[in-house]
This record gives sequence, structure tokens and C-alpha cells, in this order.
Amino acid sequence: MRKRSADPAKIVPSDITPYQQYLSRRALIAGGLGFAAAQSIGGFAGVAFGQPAAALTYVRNGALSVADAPNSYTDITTYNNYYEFGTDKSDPSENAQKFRTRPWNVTIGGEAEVTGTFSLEDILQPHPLEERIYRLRCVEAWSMVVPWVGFPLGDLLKRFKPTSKAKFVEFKTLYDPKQMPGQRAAVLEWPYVEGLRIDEAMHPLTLMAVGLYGKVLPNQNGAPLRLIVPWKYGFKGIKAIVSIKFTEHAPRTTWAGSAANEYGFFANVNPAVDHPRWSQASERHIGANAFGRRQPTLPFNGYAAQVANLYNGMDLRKFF
Ligand SMILES: Nc1nc2c(c(=O)[nH]1)N[C@H]1C(S)=C(S)[C@@H](COP(=O)(O)O)O[C@H]1N2
Ligand SMILES: [Mo]
Repeated sequence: MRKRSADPAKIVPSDITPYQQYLSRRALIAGGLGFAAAQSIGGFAGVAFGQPAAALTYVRNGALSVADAPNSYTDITTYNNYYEFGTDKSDPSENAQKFRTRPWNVTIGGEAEVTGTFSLEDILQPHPLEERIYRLRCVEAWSMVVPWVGFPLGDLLKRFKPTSKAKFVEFKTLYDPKQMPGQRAAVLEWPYVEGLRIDEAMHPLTLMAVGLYGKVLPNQNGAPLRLIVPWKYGFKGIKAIVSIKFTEHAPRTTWAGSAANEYGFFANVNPAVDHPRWSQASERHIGANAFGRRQPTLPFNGYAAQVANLYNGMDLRKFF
């Protein structure tokens, strides 16, 4: 397997991977959790994954989809937040076209029995794909409806056998200023880091997205692998993931780290808790047919019935 790391200082080549980890990685790949299992499912069989807009094989998950009409493919792929490719909404679609998503490796670390560096193929192969139509609510008070294609993050995490000390999961985006022009400026701390509490990460709504509108994710939407947590503000949905780490303590996340009074670690969509500089009570729905219509923002972005119980007894004004 070819090794590659976002941060040259943290390269984990096979020759320094602890032997026990090396063995468990072999077991993971050989044990029906890797290539072998995948062939029978076929989510990626025959898919030229590196090719943008290649069609995916998936099953629609109606039960976990909202009834709202999805935004157009154009809206979803030209109005983006992805500071690695610029801070204007139109920058990512213009600047990310040549971004290389193959070969791609993901490093799994921290409090888990199985750790190491895995190819994207090893990560994806066993997982059947689903389409889920989710609301996306940005912290900047705009929203869209997106037909994502992906698989439950929890199914992936379980393969690495997190230990009882794994209370949080930290995710990192690729750090590669040569390819990501936004990383040449200190607009944010790079690489982009996000995190979830382990129960949030394991929740069935939490999705690892690899596609949208039935096709491989366009680069500007976070190819090859990005997180979607539909009851949280969009910034939790970290793009171009190269590292997943199980941790005992809450990770320092990029936005919460840069302005702790403005962006919380939890970032649950909450119309009752305003951002210090604007109201979160309503949102502007993006889209050619929406004409910037404003609509009320829903608690937990409309997913309260499924997720409010994760926060029982917590003061959501304090843990925003
Ligand atoms: N690496 C990285 N991930 C990121 C961002 C970013 O700037 N860098 N922006 C976030 C924000 S603020 C939002 S709203 C969503 C936007 O996802 P979309 O462009 O697919 O709509 O991506 C999130 N993931
Ligand atoms: Mo956002």
C-alpha cells in the first residue's frame, strides 16, 4: 500500500508502523472487511472513482431523507464553502478542478485496536452506498437541500474497534498548499480540523459522503470523502478527509479554536441561540427557484426527533 500523509512531520510509513498495528491492518484487509467483502456488494465495483461525475451504485434511503425538493446540481456545486480553495462561494468550483483525489490515503489513529494508513479503496470497498436527501444549514444562515450518496460513518468506525477511551473522533483535511491555494494564507489554521463526540459519530444519521446526485463528489464538495452531520451547522461537515483519530478528550476544532465565542464544538443548529453577529432564527434558502426566500430555522435543523436525546440534560446555550 502506498503511504502518504497530509503533514510530512507526521508521516506513518509502513516501516515505522508498530508491528501489532501492521498485523491488525493486514487482518482488517484480509478478514472480509476489505476487498473480499466489497465484491459482493459492488458499491464501487467498476467505478472509476477518480473520475468526477462517474455514476455510483446506491440505494435510496427514503426513511432518512427529507421530503423537501433538492437544490439543483448547479446550486450545490457552484455555491460552496471550502476555504482551501478561496473564501468566495464561487471560488471552490473554479479553483478545485485540478485537485487530485487519487491516490488517496486515510490515517486511522488514537484509541482503537486497528490503526494505520489505509488506501481510499480499503476505506470504501465494504460499504454499500445510500442516497439520503438532507438539509444543509450553514452557520452563515443560508441553507440548501442535497441528495448525498454515502454510508453511515459508524459502520466505518466500528471496523477499527475503538477502545473504551475513545470518547471523541477528530477529522483532518489534507494539508497541501501546492494544491490548495487557500492554505497559503492564514485565513484559518491549517489543516482544517473537525470533531464529534463518539455517540454523535456513531449516530445513524451521520454520513460519510462520497457522492451527490448519484455521482462521485465534485472536488468543490469535498471529494473524495467528506463528513455530513445534518443536525449541525455545515462547518462540521469537513471535506477531503485524510485523518480520523479516536481521542479521549474533545479535539481542538478549527472554527471553535479560531473564535470560541462564535463557533462552538457542538454547533447543533439552534434557532434560539444567535451567533454574536447575526440571528440564527431564520435562513436564506439558496436556489434559482427560491429567490432567496427566508424560512424559519428548525431546532437541530429539523432532526430533533432523532437526535435531541443525545443532549439530554445539557444546557444548549452553554454548549452551543
Ligand atoms: N476542509 C474544509 N471543509 C469544510 C469547509 C472548509 O472551508 N474546509 N467549509 C465548511 C462549511 S462552512 C460548510 S457550510 C460546508 C459546505 O459544504 P458544500 O460546499 O458541499 O455545500 O463545508 C464545510 N466543510
Ligand atoms: Mo458553513
